Amino acid sequence: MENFSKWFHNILKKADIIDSRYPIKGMAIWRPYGFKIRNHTLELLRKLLNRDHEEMLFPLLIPQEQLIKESIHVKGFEDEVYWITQGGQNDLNEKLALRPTSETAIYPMYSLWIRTHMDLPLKYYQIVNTFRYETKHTRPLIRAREITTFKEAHTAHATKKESDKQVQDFIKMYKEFFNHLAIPFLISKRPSWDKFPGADYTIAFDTIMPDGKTLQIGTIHNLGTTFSKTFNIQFEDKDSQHKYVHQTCAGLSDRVIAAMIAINGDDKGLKLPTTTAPYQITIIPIIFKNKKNDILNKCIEIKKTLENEGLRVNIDDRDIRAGKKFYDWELKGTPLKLELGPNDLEKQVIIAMRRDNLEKIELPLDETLTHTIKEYIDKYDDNIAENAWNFLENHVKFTANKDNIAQLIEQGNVVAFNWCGDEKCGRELEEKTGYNILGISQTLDSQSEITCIKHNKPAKYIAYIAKTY
Ligand code: P5A
Repeated sequence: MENFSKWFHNILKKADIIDSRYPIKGMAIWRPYGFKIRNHTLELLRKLLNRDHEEMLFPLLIPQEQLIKESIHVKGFEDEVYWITQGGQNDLNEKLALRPTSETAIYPMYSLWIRTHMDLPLKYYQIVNTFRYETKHTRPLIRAREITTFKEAHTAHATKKESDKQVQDFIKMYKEFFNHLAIPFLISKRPSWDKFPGADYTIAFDTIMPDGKTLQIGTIHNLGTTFSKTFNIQFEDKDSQHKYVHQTCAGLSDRVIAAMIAINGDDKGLKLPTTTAPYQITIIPIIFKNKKNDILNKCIEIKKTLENEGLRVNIDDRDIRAGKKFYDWELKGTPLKLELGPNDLEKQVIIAMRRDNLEKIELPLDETLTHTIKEYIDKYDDNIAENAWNFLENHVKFTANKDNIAQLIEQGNVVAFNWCGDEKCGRELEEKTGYNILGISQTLDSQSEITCIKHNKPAKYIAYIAKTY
């Protein structure tokens, strides 16, 4: 993959995932194959969230007065908001914003819904489209102006302690989610100047894309009582006192799908994890005239058997060369292909080929087939995840010398370094190098004698710096 950006655009188009020729910048169309991948991703996400959250759905529009009420929050978003000012021929009395995120839509309602400690914790989420007038270079899925798949969870708690615990629970959930998708990640606490507008602190998940740039693939914010004070979300506690709730929110977007595609792809195309592959197995009949029906019937029988075991299977019976079918399903990233021709049928075998190592193996067509295939795709999943993690781990390099930062990053790495944690020092480091501090990955022992990469002050943390999307 020499030119990642070109590869990525090509694959979205050729594998029928996204068509970005829609005549509005930053807005694109999900094509049917991509839509299936998106559906499976959402299924997984809902399953994890529904363990302790409930899904809801808010309107797309937010009245101006509500959007601007939380001053820090609006400052962070004011340059990115799309406004609706007219209804038909009439100017609206109040401008309406297309939600860039929904805190200011949701929290006035939370103020009506939350009355006593018995209403807490409250854990709701929605999966919606949001709009951000991004001024940086837009890219499908990665930086869109319409984020089509925006998962936002919004929780309210009685105490700070519980809200901190919720942040940890989200971290656990995201780990599980990204593991299902074969996406390796770095977790860090964003520096104060890069946290979500209105948050006390932000924990972010980043991954390293094939070009060495990091992509923020998910964020979790502890909002403290900033929004509950602005929107008056209070509850009556056990001691009959009225108190402000402590809030968190957590977001994911289409970027997750971009990362899954980018990290697990190669020059032949996609390598989808079986969790999200529209078809986990593609059967390719090798058709010769006189045996056509026998072969097709056997393929249908195999398909049914595998489907009964809960696997997603398709048969590519298009009237084209088998070679072209192989090419297409390698491009589209089906984890396992099964090929059945007249000779195989005679020998009572089928040829299996894993997408990751492209190894061809003959499997007996008997009652062991389903079991063997399941083992195969498990190994496939393990292998692509292992490769993805190896890539990430090999591209995080520690240095104690600030003069090495640029070279390491330009070689495609994220750089870990000892840091004092001071804002002034961090900002200077960013300015001097032209890269971004992702955040703090680890707190150092207070007894340690380690010094900050920039000066002689004691280092408190290990932090990451990188070239970011
Ligand atoms: C958390 C959910 C929020 O908006 N409010 C509700 C909080 N956080 S965030 O960090 O600003 O966004 C959440 C995640 O959305 C992704 N993202 C984008 N994806 C595609 N195109 C964009 N323009 C875009 N902007 C943000 C990021 O992954 C981010 O972590």
